Amino acid sequence: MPQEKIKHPASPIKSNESLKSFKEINSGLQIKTESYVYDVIFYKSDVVRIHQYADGFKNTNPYAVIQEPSEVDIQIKDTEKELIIWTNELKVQIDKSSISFSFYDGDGNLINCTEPGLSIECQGTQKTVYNSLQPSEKFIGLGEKTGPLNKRGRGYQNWNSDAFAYGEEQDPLYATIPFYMGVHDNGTYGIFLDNSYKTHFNFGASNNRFSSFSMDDGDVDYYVFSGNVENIIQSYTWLTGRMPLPPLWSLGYQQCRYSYYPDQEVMNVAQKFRQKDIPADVMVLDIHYMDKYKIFTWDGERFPDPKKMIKDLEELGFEVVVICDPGIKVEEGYETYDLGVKEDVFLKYPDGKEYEGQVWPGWCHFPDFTTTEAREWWTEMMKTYTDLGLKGFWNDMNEIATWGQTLPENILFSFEGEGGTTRKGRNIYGMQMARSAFESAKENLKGKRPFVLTRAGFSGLQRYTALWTGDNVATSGHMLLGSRLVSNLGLSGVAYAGYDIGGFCGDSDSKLFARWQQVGTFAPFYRGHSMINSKDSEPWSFGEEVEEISTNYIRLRYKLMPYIYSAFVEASETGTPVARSLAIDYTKDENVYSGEFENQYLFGKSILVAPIGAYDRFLKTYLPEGEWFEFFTDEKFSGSQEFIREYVLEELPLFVKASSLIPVYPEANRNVQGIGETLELHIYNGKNSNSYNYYEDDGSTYDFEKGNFHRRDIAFDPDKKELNFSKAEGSFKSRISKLKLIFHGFAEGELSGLSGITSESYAFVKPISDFDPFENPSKGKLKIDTVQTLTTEYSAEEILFGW
Ligand code: MIG
Repeated sequence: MPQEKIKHPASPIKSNESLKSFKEINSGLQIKTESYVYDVIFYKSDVVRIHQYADGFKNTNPYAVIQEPSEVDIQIKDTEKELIIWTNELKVQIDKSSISFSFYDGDGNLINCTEPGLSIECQGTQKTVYNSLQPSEKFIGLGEKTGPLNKRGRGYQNWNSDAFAYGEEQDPLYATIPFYMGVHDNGTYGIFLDNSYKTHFNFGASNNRFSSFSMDDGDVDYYVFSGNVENIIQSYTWLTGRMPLPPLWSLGYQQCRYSYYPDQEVMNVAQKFRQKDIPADVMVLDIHYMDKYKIFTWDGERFPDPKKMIKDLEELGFEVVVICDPGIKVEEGYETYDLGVKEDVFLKYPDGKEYEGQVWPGWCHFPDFTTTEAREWWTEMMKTYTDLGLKGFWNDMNEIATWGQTLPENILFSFEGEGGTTRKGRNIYGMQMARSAFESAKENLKGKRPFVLTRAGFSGLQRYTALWTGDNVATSGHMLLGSRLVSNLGLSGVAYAGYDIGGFCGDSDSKLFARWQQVGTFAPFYRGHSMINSKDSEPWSFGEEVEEISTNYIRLRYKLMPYIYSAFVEASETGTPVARSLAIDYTKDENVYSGEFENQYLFGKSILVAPIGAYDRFLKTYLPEGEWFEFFTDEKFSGSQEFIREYVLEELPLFVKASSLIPVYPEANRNVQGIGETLELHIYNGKNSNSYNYYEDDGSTYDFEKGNFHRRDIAFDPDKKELNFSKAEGSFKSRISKLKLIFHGFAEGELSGLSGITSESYAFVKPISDFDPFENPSKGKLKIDTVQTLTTEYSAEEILFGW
């Protein structure tokens, strides 16, 4: 008897079908096959969306993309085998027999294509897009992901997780950003998979044929970007939004601890900063300020008069940030709970019963932040905080974390009425909570900029919040990982990111803490934090030497504030990150991706940071093309080479790109408001012209949107020894009234006529004719007048003090 053939219940793989029909639609094409519709739509000339769905049924994500397709000039050609649709920057070629896609850049280079024979496949509800690996392809981005800068050969998953004390290779962590770039011999492209279900990325892991991305459910809905790395980040942040300009105080030093209490302890720490003359802007309150961890309450014994404490801190020059957890304790008589039930804002099971999960306060309900009702209710609730004068909100546990346990998958999320379960909602929840915090605070604060921080999030989170990398560990490896995570986030549209300086879990030691304080100075989000029951972790907690180092670097951060703030302004306008992975400016340089140098990045456009291991005395550094100056010593290095140097504990390896102009507030003190009246311009010698866009505003309101800022280009002309000021834009009156120039890397006599100028010279500049740039907003010039030379010899340690 021949054996009966066993039929598998679900056909394991369903590949693409052939084209049945197509038509032109607004900005693109619509293609139909037996089972699917494909919309191929240009959002702008270098961004195309590929959206595959079952006819009459779309399952998309409403939260990441904020753009509609814009008017673009597109051409379409229908050939026997292919449909071709293109703009002058991106061409899509679609094979009719299998609906497979090839993408070409404006120069006609193949930048990405689906893998012939595999293309797009379905297994049950899971769909996968397979793309051919390109010659020497490297993969960068994908948000908060551990591992190397180049993710080739690795696989990652997106499922927002409470990753307490995560391993240096652990995945997934807290946030999901399904956007990456492929860089290869023929070009560069970006892909954003706009799907909030659990997703999987394979960058040639365990195979040598393809990179792929899979989604557990929902539509195959992705965007392909052409351009260079910087253009692609700008396009991606155009599509999903950019960081709003944060309040300036949030860029200062934030001191956190799990937890400072009672109120007197908070005051003591704040006062210590002032006594020791260490600048700082923020005291952060962790969960112990609440009454039994219930949000929107205060522990009456520990914090009997929060309003007074907040005011006292304000007098000391501190803002206060409070932690916010989404779990609302199920307890009748607790106002937040009662109102939440009344307003019907909590997540539910399909049978209508509210979901209960256990976290800090005990058994909790969780607001469904995917409804307007819950978000508006949150705005009302947040008045308890904003009425007290609070402007900073730290959103924790929003993965959702329920003691690290699996969340049931049958919880319903509204998705603005469209409906979804945990499978679709989990990765979105954190972002929607941060959104609620931002929108609520913005509304309640009436014109003041809020600061919002989140742990979990999804693509687009940058429109509302900064992100920190959660519960890192006090090890040197974690410190270095932090730099990579932040650069990675920058590549992925999140310009405002940072990590717990000193390490959250475990105890720091003096070397580790010193090194972490140094590198943290160059993280966009700048906060020291540590776990309950760990050793004290304030700048003064590790002895005099480390206190001095910490103090110097914190001061350096404040001195560099005009440079940093401008980088934030640029990020808010273009999406270009503050911490710039070297893959942005030196994409084609293979060394940038090498394991030896992948921790290096540019902070702003001019300062290269080379993080050094906590216990290392020597570091091998690679400087990309061009010329560089060592930050503290002005030693000159030619780029495109690697070298080893010894670094004393006081010195973080920092290099300045030749031809840079770095603005500094030398008198910066106390907090971001204490900028002094002098602007110091550090002019680095180089082949290109030096220029800088100076930006100043009140730092705290939205008046800059109405033109109340001060902005102008300042350019240095070495031949004429002049500084050229562009016409000042905006109505804000700059607080600066003096200008000091510091020259770096000029040889004696190089600035002809200014004899005696060396790299240690500085100059005060005087107006020629009647031009005073601080009084006069029009275009004008300043002549460099008297040059004085610093005669003292400085050691590396002392030079640090000079900064
Ligand atoms: O269950 O609020 O990542 O920064 O100090 C731990 C207490 C909850 C996790 C956060 C951490 C914070 C801590 N939180």
